[in-house]
Amino acid sequence: MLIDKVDIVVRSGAGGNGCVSFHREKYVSHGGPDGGDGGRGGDVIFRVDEGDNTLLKYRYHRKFKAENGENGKASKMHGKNGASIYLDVPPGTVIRDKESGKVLFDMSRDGTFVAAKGGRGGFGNRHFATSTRQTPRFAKLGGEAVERELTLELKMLADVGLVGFPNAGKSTVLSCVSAARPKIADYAFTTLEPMLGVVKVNDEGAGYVVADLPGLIEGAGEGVGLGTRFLKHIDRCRVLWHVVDLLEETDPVERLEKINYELSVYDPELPKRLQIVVGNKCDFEESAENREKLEAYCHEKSVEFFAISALQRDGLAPLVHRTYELLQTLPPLTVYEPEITAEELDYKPETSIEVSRDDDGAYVVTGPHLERFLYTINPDDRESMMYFQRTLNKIGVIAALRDAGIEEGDTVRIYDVEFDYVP
Ligand SMILES: Nc1nc2c(ncn2[C@@H]2O[C@H](COP(=O)(O)OP(=O)(O)OP(=O)(O)O)[C@@H](O)[C@H]2O)c(=O)[nH]1
Ligand SMILES: [Mg+2]
Repeated sequence: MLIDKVDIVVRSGAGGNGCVSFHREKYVSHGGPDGGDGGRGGDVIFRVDEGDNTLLKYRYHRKFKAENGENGKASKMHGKNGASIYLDVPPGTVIRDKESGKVLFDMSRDGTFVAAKGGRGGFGNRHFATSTRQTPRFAKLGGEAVERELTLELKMLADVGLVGFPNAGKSTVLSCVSAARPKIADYAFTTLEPMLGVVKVNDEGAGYVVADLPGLIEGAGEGVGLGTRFLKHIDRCRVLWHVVDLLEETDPVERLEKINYELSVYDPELPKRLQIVVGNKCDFEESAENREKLEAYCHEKSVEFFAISALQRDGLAPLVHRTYELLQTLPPLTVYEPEITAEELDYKPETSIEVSRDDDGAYVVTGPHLERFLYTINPDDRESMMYFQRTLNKIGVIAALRDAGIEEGDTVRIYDVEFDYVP
């Protein structure tokens, strides 16, 4: 079974923490700070694998984690960077944020996409030495890892999509115009999953890609038969070949309209797609009446019509060449533009600082970033505490306390740090 949609979880590596350390050497009593920086966390990077056409490998393996950066060490030793991981996907895979469904990236062209960036390494204490602060007893924490839930969806890169009722001869058409060898048989639902074939138009390498799809039936839009499960693979197609069996006794126009109705239920934009009607099985006399009917209808609707016999390989060349001609005039294959960037997904509003009062009257400040920031602070070190005060000012904590009505001497509690407020 074709695996063309999966949900996965990716996580980048956290950055290593900076190190607090002081240079030690015989006869040198007060060595300077020499704590090294933490290493960068690894990224999670998507990469196109041209030779692949399914998302099968993500069916059972769904969690992917890049390596964390190492902590910095004494003697200015930088922690090792965490290794990135590469996830290979077939061309045409659309990567979305699972929750919002928004497109992050379309892997239609060569190239890579960083879906989760590793945390940066934290600075070691040697960065915090100044002329007035010679013994910084604090360092910075590494940046956090990023975890994302993603939906991968394969939308094949085909210029032409074959649609029609089961048994109309779609796979036979594909086998005639390309080197693809789809299964062909005299019963409905022979084709169970899409297949691509390359049509060569001339010896200079010109050509296009055709996708054979499972047959559609009445009610497909509501999930009858294989439903529209595979129709996403024609989302990018620039032309549709609508194959109609002319040997069938029922009205070919009615059948054509039924399929078009199902296509419109799946996506109201699909009827606007350039369609070429392909009347098939003209090798028997009995097809003549249906052929006339369908041709007249197409003429009236200004839809191009080709009568062929796929079995006899008759009438295919004009169809192949006319399609090539039309493709030259159409815009290139749809590439989905990102609807949201990875940075936007990470954005957390600044309103996350909250001030409340404890039973003892203390002002309690909370905020997801604050707790982390506190880890970088050494309460026993005056320099570190001054850095702390400055940062509180900068990120709006002091303003928030003033708004809450704080006065000199009141107690401020931020997680496990407590101090008296001095304006
Ligand atoms: N007489 C005649 N039979 C044909 C022609 N083209 C295809 N067939 C036969 O029609 C039957 C169905 O052909 P397929 O190509 O498997 O049809 P399909 O549209 O791919 O069918 P599904 O995969 O079930 O949707 C097979 O028995 C083919 O041999 C044709 O031009 N003339
Ligand atoms: Mg088929």
